Amino acid sequence: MNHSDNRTVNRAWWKEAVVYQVYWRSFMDANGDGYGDLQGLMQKLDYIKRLGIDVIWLNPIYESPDKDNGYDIADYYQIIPKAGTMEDFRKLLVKVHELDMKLIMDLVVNHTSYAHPWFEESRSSLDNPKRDWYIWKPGKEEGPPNNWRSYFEPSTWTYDEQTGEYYFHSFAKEQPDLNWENAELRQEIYRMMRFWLDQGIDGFRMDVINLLAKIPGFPDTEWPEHIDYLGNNPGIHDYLQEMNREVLRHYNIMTVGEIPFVTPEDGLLYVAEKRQELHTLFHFQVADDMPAWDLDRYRHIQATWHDAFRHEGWNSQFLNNHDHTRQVTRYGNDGAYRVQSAKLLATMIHTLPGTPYVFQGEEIGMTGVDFPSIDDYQDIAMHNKYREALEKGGAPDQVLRELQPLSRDNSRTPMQWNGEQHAGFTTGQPWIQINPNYAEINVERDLAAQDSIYAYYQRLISLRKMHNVMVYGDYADQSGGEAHVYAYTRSLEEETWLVVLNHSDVQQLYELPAPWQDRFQHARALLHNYDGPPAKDKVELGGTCLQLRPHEAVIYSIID
Ligand code: TEU
Repeated sequence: MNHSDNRTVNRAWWKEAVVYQVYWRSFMDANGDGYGDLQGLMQKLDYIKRLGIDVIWLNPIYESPDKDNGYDIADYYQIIPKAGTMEDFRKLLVKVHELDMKLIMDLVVNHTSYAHPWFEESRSSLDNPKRDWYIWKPGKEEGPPNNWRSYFEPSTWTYDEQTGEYYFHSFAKEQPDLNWENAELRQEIYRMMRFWLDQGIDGFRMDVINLLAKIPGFPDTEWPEHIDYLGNNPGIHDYLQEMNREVLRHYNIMTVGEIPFVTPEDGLLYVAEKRQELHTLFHFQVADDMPAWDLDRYRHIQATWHDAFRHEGWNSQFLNNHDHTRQVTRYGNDGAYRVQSAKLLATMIHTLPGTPYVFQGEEIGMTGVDFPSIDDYQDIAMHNKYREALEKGGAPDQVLRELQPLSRDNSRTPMQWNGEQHAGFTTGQPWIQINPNYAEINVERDLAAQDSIYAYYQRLISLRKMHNVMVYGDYADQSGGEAHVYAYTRSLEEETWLVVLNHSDVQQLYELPAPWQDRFQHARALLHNYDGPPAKDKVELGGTCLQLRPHEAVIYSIID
């Protein structure tokens, strides 16, 4: 079965790796200022290593006024004091490498902070040599140059009195976009990238990297609300191929692009091996466009990306990160079945084709939050959306309730290390409130229990080290139209894995597809999230069925 396609996928370390995302400001605070820091991360590297992690992705640690939690950089060559010093960074990198792990850094080059000296120069006069490093336009009929909206504001344009023109920003007005048409600017960015790579880092996660090229002429759009015009524009692949030629291909690194608004076919243009741009990408057909669990849609997304990528491109698998509500809360069950649900979602992410990502805290099943007041939220996107909705006449309580489920702060509350004060995250006042459930959900408890979510991740990740089928196996959907059961196989040479996932709060029967009925006699359960594999059941007329408990997940191995 599924052995029809004989072409092999090229092997690479970053395909076999499991990546752990460290949102450092919420990870571990070593100096008591209420923010996590690099020293704190160093204290916890063993914890990450013991999980089985190969690569750490570190969110931006560069100098910044911190309007968007570090995604507004004021100096690419300095560390923000909240995180630590350059010496801390160098020590961290040595320690990560000593533990035989790798470190990839966030690369934010679509925009800088408005406090970056380049922008200060650029805005100072019309003929400043750096004027053209950003995007400036005169207004139109007393208004902005066009009708586009930005991610975090009603317009992509902000008027600057000093020179009487507007500057362009895809995000907040404190984050002006760089003008990638300027060759001098591009060279300056490449120089900065080489600086970090020469420190010995192992790659980049590239922030909204498909936004670098803008639509020529900035024409008005018919649908300003659908902001997909911000990305995937003519010229983007020239920039990425130049970046690859100038910088990336000279290092043994991993690159993962954050690529919103992209179809599988266009996604392949960024990562097809022969095109030499990026290694892999995050697409957002799930995180941006599937607000709640929707199995049909998810299966369809997996199928279309798999079909488009096959042997030519490599995907990334994730359900949450620092921008998207924690997965058990958004896509699973964070109540009675939290533990099973967290294990099920992990099973899925790690057995689907692509490199899996673990967002800090996911490995203990941390949940989203529901703060009672807008003042409890810290996120600029949340505050801007709230203000905009109120200006349009929204009622404060209702607006808050509507924004809360997808607020980015859901996943930004601090790591819950133990049941003590501030969950063991800090001795000071945490920059954002701790999730009140920390007495029940914390690392200390998970490390003490053999059947914890953490222990399950360890077993799951160690399977990836032992079985290449989990990385390179061909994928085929075996769900057979089930409404709540997602089942699929991964096959490589004589080994096939069958993964069966019950995405519901009630028991489900899953009938094995006909070709599997006999071969299933030889199936061995490699991992399951309940004690003992599911019962088999012969139903009349049909063949063998599996009786799946709520949120039950099983990985079977079948050797020919
Ligand atoms: O994210 C891009 C972004 O706007 C995401 O919130 C979005 O939901 C999606 O993931 C892409 O469509 C990046 C960073 O991850 C985010 O934290 C920054 O605020 C943003 O860029 C600006 O740098």
